[in-house]
Amino acid sequence: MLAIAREAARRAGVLLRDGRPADLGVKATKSSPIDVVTEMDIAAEKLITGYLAEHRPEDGILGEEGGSRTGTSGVRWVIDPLDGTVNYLYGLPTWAVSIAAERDGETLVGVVEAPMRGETFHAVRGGGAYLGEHRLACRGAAPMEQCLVSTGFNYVTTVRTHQAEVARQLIPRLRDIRRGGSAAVDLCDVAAGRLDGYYERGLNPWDLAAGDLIAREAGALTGGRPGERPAYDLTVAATPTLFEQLRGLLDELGAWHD
Ligand code: 2AM
Ligand code: CA
Repeated sequence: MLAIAREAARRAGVLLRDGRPADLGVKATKSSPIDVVTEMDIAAEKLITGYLAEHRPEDGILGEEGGSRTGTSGVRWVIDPLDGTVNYLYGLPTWAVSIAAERDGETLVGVVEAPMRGETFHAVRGGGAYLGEHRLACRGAAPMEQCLVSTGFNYVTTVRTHQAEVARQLIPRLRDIRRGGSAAVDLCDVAAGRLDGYYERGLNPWDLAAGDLIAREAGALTGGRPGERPAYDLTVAATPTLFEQLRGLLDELGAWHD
């Protein structure tokens, strides 16, 4: 399943990288570029679901662009063909293809392919996390005020306004914050020790399935609101020392609601 996920992600990454019109970014204020991105998004998902149908015909699929089907094997593939759509539109390098396979609610395999960074992350449950062939470990312990934490803001104005308020209260308590624009890449950057933590409200299963496994297999902890698993309300990933403190603080600040 790992080999299949890696090959599907690689092919979709090539399609998105090579198929992106060079002038997409400069035209980003017109509505037609959005259509181009949507077309690329759908084409990438079709490529992935077609590849899976060929190699894993019994499995189910949940894709962001609606490419869903129920399987009979108990395995379900959770796919984000293009995570970091706005970055892709503007020509920023932080976007990725995210593919995960799960069974009984547990993610078994995760692949995040970030073509413009030349990076492929992967993890198999219980087998560690890798960037290429290099085994990953999250950062070591640091006091919260020395931690670099990434987040994201929702497309909906009322939601992002409240998220800005949460960030305002968080910023003085951290080293700094980052806003990368791809949840999948942020989770992999926690795995790679490039961030101490990451949190976001409003993620869907396809945004986080692969990256969540990669972060955990690199020794990070992930969760949602206190006691819960990562969910739409809140997703938090961080080093073991930062994790409970960060999610406790986020809960206190009401990061999961308006
Ligand atoms: P996308 O690029 O596939 O839309 C941005 O903060 C991150 O959150 C991206 O990974 C983005 O995925 C994801 N996301 C999903 N739904 C979102 C929403 N409603 N608002 C903002 N970001 C969303
Ligand atoms: Ca996404």
